[in-house]
Amino acid sequence: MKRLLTRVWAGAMVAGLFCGVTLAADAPPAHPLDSLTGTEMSRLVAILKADGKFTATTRVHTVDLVEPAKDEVRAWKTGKPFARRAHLELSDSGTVHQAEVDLVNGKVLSWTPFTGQPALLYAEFMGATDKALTDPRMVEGLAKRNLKPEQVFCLPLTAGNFGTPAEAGKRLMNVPCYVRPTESNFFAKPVEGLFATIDLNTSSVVTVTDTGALPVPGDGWGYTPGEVAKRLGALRPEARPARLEQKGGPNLTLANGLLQWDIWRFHVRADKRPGLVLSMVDVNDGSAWRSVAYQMSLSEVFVPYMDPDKGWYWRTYMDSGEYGFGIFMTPLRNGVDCPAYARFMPVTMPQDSGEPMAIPDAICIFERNIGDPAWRHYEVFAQSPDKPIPAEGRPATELVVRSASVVGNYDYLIDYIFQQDGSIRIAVGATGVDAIKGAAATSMKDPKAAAETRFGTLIAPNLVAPFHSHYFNFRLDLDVDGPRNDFMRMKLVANKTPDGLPRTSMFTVSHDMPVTEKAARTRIDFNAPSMWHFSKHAGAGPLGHDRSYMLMPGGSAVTSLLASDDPPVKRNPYIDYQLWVTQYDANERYAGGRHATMSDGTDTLATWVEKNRPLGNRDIVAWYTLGFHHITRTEDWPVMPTHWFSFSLMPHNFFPHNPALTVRPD
Ligand SMILES: [Cu+2]
Repeated sequence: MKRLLTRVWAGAMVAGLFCGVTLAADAPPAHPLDSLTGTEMSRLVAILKADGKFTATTRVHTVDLVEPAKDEVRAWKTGKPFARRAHLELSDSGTVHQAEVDLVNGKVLSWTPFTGQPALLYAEFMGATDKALTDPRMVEGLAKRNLKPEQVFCLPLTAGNFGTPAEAGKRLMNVPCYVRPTESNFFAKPVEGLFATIDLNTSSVVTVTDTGALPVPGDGWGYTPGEVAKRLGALRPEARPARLEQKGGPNLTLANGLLQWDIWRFHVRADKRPGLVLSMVDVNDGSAWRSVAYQMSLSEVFVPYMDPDKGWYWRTYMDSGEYGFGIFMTPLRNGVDCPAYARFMPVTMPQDSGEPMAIPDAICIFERNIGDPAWRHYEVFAQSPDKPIPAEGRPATELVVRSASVVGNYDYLIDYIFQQDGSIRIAVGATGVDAIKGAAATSMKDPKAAAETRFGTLIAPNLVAPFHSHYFNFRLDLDVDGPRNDFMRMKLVANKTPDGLPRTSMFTVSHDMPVTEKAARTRIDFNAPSMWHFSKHAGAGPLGHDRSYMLMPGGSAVTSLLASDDPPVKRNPYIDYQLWVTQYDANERYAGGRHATMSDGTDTLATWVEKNRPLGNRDIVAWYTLGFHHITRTEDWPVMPTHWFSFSLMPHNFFPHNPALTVRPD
């Protein structure tokens, strides 16, 4: 059972705990923002032990690098010493503490009791599964469905928080089950209508909900080549491969802890909760390195389902805060997930014991030219029949930094893409297996189908995929030409033309500079479009313009349609606006709050903004949500085609000309 669940839960765990990947002695950190190394994680445990604060029963919920102050990091020079501190949240026999530990001097700097809910432990997931199947009410529910406990496996899911008395003081997970897979797909046979609610604090089953049995689908719905060929007759005929390649190796260099490629340099690490964290993102304008962003990372991922069924309404996951995009990073497959020539890097994540585990190939970095032009022009008027002049143009090459986090059934690809024209594109690719619900209907002609597909799509016989949304909030600490920036909305305004002109209307551009956090909250309005600029304060470029980077939503904006008093929205109120801007605060990192597990909405981006801090000429942070409403379809089954959506950070009057002019023609 443990092995089965482990495979379901995370490739990360498979890689780290069950396939014997042990950490080789790791190199010491080379940069103040480098991830905590495996050696450092072990040393944290040793320091706490020596201080009498770590026993055989201590469990580690969180280990985070405490970043040195921005000024300190910016002023740091290669070869100079730097601080290494870590923040930990630890539980032991019912008590929870947070600690700050100085790794350089081997000291516990602080040790304070903690009253909120720390992040979930791997052992809590496993324990919840085992507990569910030992409860007689669950065994009885299975028996009603002609199933024995050994025929099923169960998945603990975060239960949300709806502010009811029944939830108060508890640490709840809901645990539905599936019939053990007969093929590669672990989600094809839901045991619908039955789940256990477990309080992790007491390790007990609080309730068992049984809303009645539904048929378990017979098909295994595997997706391996053999399984697909068996079901569909054959795979497509063999084809000549069309592959990207890079002869002679990458153009990427590592200097002073920063990756450098083309006109870009930046720092990469991965943290347990957000996954990839890119820092100190600078661009070279031909004569100098200039800052674009101090840091960019995922801040929260919110996935509310839209089915009011007792077994579904609470499925309102905070995939990053509750589960973790770093700890659930998975090994990327050479030639499938990334081009064969990509550079693959492992990441180091803490286990429940505080000791490190390695996830191999968790990040891939590669350049790609997919045959598109960075720019081109064909000079029609220069042509003559005897002397044709070809188009002038440059091939576009971009650098991709990629990871894939698996949260249960979903696989999320996160890409940071650096372009030669000075733009950065941040893309999310959603794939994996839809969350599915058992149903009685086997076709839309079935009389039961109408009621069963009110909140989802029948995607296979006896399987409905409920509708839901995916919201990805990114924390973008933009420092455009330095930390002091202004936020400005460039609004497009409809205007009448002067009398006597054959034209009657044109648009003009007006500037609006919100100087407080509340005024800066911005919704996308297609009837009143605006462009969002982050500019160096009083930092005019060569022509006297503000030197800016513009955040381009790029067709991935969504209106939530959910009420603001809906409990999951209270926990994730940032979805009410696509863009928020705050004054920089090193402690504000996650839009859904520092502690997501059963959070109540009292610590979120929306509550910080109640301070309504001033923004003009300050160090400011942009928080942008992209996402999509997932109206499920048969093509999503048994595994979803990768659905990409993205936004861009684009220079606006930042460079004096097209930065891609200097790209070589060959
Ligand atoms: Cu989806």
